[in-house]
Amino acid sequence: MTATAAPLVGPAEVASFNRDGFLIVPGLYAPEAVLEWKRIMSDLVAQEPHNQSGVRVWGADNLHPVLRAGMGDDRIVPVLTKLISPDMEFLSAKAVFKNSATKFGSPWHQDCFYWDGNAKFSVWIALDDATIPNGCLRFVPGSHVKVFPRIVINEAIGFGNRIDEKDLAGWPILDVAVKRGDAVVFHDRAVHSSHPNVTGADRWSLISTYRVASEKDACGLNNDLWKFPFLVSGRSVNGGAR
Ligand SMILES: O=C(O)CCC(=O)C(=O)O
Repeated sequence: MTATAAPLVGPAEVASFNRDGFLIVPGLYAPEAVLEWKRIMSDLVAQEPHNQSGVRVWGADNLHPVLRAGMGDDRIVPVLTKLISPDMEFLSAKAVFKNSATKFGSPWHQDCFYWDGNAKFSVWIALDDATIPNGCLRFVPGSHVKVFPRIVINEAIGFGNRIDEKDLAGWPILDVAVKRGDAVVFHDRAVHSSHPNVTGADRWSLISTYRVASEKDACGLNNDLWKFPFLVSGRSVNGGAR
């Protein structure tokens, strides 16, 4: 008889996600699989002019086929459908790399500052081990219940929409050190940032973004990036297709 692996998400994980606005999913992906994704993304990024933000985004229709398949495969889909909804569509994927030239920490923010409409949900996938010295994520548990005051700052590193740290006074902060292949699923109001990478070595992550496909969302209609959602589960009222 073969042993069946325990599901990564059960009632305790759903409760934790709803309470905190994020959930760490250890070992979601095999380390070798995400190393292949890192190789593909770093080759693509290397072909482009130097990018001081350390960020590059691809829409679902414009993503390398290996990455696109991974964003809707049977590792992530059961996690999203249990945590969020049986109807899910994938919108875009983002590479975030920090290294000796791009070592700043990402400032505190809520992703919803950058987009309108319904809630979006992202999956931060560790393509390298992420530690405090090399720039792991930081989360404010429970912060997804409200929208924080936004400050706009224009700098070459990007991340123009931020939260002033003084507005986080009294909130808990959790450093999220993870291993290559681990993932963090989070709500677009979950306040987060990352530590600076002071090691000089690469720290790559891939952030994939999804929404509930069966709820009409105006966001993306006039946005080329999200024009062709990829339906990964259930049905879509937003034009998402398989
Ligand atoms: O990986 C990081 O440094 C965080 C990136 C981030 O917060 C974002 O792109 O929204």
